[in-house]
Amino acid sequence: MGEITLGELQLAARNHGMPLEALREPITPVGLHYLLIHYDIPAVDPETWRLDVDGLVERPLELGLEELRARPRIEVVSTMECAGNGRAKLDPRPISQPWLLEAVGTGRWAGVSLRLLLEEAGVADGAVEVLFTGLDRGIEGGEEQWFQRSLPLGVALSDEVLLAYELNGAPLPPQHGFPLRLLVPGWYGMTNVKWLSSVTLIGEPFRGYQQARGYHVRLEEDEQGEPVQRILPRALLEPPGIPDFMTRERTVELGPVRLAGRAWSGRAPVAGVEVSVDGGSTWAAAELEPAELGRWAWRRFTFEWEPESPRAYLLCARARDEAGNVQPDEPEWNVGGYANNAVQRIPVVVR
Ligand SMILES: Nc1nc2c(c(=O)[nH]1)N[C@H]1C(S)=C(S)[C@@H](COP(=O)(O)O)O[C@H]1N2
Ligand SMILES: [Mo]
Repeated sequence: MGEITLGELQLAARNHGMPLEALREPITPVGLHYLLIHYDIPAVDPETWRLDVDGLVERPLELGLEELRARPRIEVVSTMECAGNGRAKLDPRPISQPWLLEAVGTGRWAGVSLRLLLEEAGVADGAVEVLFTGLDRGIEGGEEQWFQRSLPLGVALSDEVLLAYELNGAPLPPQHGFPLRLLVPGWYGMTNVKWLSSVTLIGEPFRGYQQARGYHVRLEEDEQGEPVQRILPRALLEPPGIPDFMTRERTVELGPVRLAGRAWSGRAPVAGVEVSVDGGSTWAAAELEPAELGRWAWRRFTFEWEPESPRAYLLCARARDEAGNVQPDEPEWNVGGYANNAVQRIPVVVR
C-alpha cells in the first residue's frame, strides 16, 4: 500500500480522531470527539448570526440564538461516525482524510426540533427536500461551494432530528459547528451540517457537490453509485493492556482480562456482538449491556478472556443489527473509501 502523502498528513493533523481508549466513556468528552472539517472553521458573531428558514415555506423565519433557545429544548445522545472511517485500510487507499478506525464519538446533543421549526414556517406544496447550508466555504472537486447537504422531507421531519446548539451541556464549540448544527441520529457524519446559516425547502432533489458527487459508493469514478446514508454496524474494542509507542501493538499480562468495547448501527438496533481472539477463526458472543443511552447511542459490550499461554493473539469484534446487517471480514473497496465497516483486528502479545 502506498505511503501516506503530505496532503493526507495535513488533513489528518487538522481532523483528529477519538483515541480508542475513550471507548471507555459512555459520552465522549468534547475534546476527544473526532473532528472533520472540510474547509476552515468559519468566524461567527453570535450577536448578528441568524438562521434563515426559507424557500418553499408559507412564513419564512429569521431566528437568532436566543429565539432558538426560547423554544422547547430536546436532547438526544447520538453516536456520530464519519463515512470515511476505515478508509486508510483500503488498498489502493482513496486519497482523502486517512481514517483508521477512530472517526467516531458519542455526544449528548441538545437543541430545537427541526420538525417544530418547519411546522412553524409551514411547508408549502411542492417541497420535497430540505437543504442545509453551512457558513464554511471552500473548493472541492474543482467547485467553489458552501458546505451544503439536503435531506428528504420525510427524514427531516423525524422526531429525533435536531438543530443542536449544545454538546455535552455546553454551547457548541467552534470546531463542532457553533452556534448551530444539524443532527440526524443514525446517519453518517457528513449529514450533520455544522455552522448552519439556512434551512431551505426545495422542490427538486439537491444536486450540489456534497450530495451528488461526494458520499456515493462507486466502484468506478464515472458511475452514479449509491448514496451513503445510514451508519452500518460496527463494534470496536477498547485496546487492552499497554501500547508500544510507535507500532501501537498491545502487551497484556497473563491472567484473566475483561475486554470491553462499544457497538452501534444507524440501520437498526444492535442485535449482538461477537469476539474472536484468534483472528476471526472462532467467535464467541460478548455480553451486551442495556441500551441505557437510547436508540441512537452506542452500546457497551464486555467479554471475559483468559489467554491460555504467553504468546501472540489477534483480537477481533463484530456487531450485527436487528435488520441483519453484519460486518464483513475484509473491506469492500470503493472509489471514495466510504462505509468500510470491516472487523477490527488488534494484535496483542500476552506475556
Ligand atoms: N458545514 C460543515 N458541516 C460538516 C462538515 C464540514 O466540513 N462543514 N463536515 C461533515 C463531516 S464529513 C463529518 S464526519 C461531521 C463531523 O462532525 P464533528 O467534526 O463535529 O465530529 O460533520 C459534518 N458536517
Ligand atoms: Mo465525514
